[in-house]
Amino acid sequence: MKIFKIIAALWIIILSSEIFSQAPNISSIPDSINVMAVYGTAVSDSFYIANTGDADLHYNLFDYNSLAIGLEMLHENDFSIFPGTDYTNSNWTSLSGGAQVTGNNLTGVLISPQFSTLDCEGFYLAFDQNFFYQPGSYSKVEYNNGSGWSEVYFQNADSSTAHQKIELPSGPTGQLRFTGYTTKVTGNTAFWFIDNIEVVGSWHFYYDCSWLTINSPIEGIVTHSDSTLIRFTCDASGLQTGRHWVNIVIESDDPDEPEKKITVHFDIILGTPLNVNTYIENDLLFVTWDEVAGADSYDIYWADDPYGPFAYFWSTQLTSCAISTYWAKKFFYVVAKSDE
Ligand SMILES: [Ca+2]
Ligand SMILES: [Ca+2]
Repeated sequence: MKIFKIIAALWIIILSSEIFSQAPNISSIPDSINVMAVYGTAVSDSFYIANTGDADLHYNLFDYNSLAIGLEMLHENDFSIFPGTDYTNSNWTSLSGGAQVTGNNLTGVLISPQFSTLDCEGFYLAFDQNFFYQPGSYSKVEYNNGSGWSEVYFQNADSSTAHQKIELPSGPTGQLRFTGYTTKVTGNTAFWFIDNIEVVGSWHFYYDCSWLTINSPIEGIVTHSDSTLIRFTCDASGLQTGRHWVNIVIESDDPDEPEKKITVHFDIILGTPLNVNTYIENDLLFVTWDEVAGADSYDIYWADDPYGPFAYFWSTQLTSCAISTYWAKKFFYVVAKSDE
C-alpha cells in the first residue's frame, strides 16, 4: 500500500509538470526551398516560422555552409569599355562592341592587366573572333603565367570565325596579349575582330553565401499560435548558370527542435532569345536574335508550321545564321545554351 502511494505521488508530479509547463513549438519549416532566376538577375522568396506551442518562441537565424559548384571567372573583357579596364592598346579600335585591328602592314597589340590565377588548375581562355586573312597577315595570342610569355594561339594561313577555348598553363598570375598583323593584298585588307575574352577556371566546389540575403530581422519572437514571414533574396549577379545552394539555420528555444535547417536550392538559368527575325540579303535567308546574357551558344530549331513540330537545325555561337532562301517559308525558334 505504501509503494502504491509513492507511485501515485510520482504520477501526479509527472502529470502536473506536463500540464503546467509551457513550451514553444516551431513548425511549418520546409526542408528545402527551390528558387530559380535568369542569369544575372535576382529573385525573392519567403517562408514562415510558425509557433504552435503555448509559449513565446525566440529564434535567430543565419546562413552557412553554402557549397556551390561552378566555373570561376578569373578575367573577362567584353569591350563594353574600350579597350577594357587596365588594358594597354596600340592600333586596335572599338567596333560593334568588340575590338578590331585592320590596315596595311599594321600591327595591333592589346595587353590585359595581370590577374590572379593562384590555386587554379585546368583553366582556359575563351574568345570570339572574326579573322579575315590576307597573305602575310596573322593573329596571335600569348599568355604570361608569371614566368614569361608563351604563344597559345596562332593563325597565319586562313580566315577564321571559330570560337576559341584554349587551355592555359598554371601559375600565380595570368596576363594576355593579343597581336594582330594585317596586310592589304590586291585591294583586300585583312582584319581581326575579337570579343568576349574570358579566362575561366575549371569546375570546383567553393563556399559562398554572398548571393543570399535575409531581408527580415534575423532574430525575433513568435508568440504562440502565431507566425512570422521571413523574406530572402537570391542574387545571381556574378554567378554561373547551374545549381547553387545554401543552408539557412534557425536556432530557437523549442525544447525538442533547437535547430532547424532549410536548404535553399538556387537554380540559375539562361534567358530566352528575344526578337527572332528573318531577312533576305544576297540570296541568303538570315535568322537573327538578341544576345542572351551568359549564353555560350544557341540551338536553332525549325518547322514547316508555326506550331511545329520543330526539329533541331543548327547550333552557333553567333546571334545569327544564314540559310538558303529555299527555306524562306520555315519557322524558327532559338534556345540559348551555356557550356556548363
Ligand atoms: Ca518542437
Ligand atoms: Ca562585346
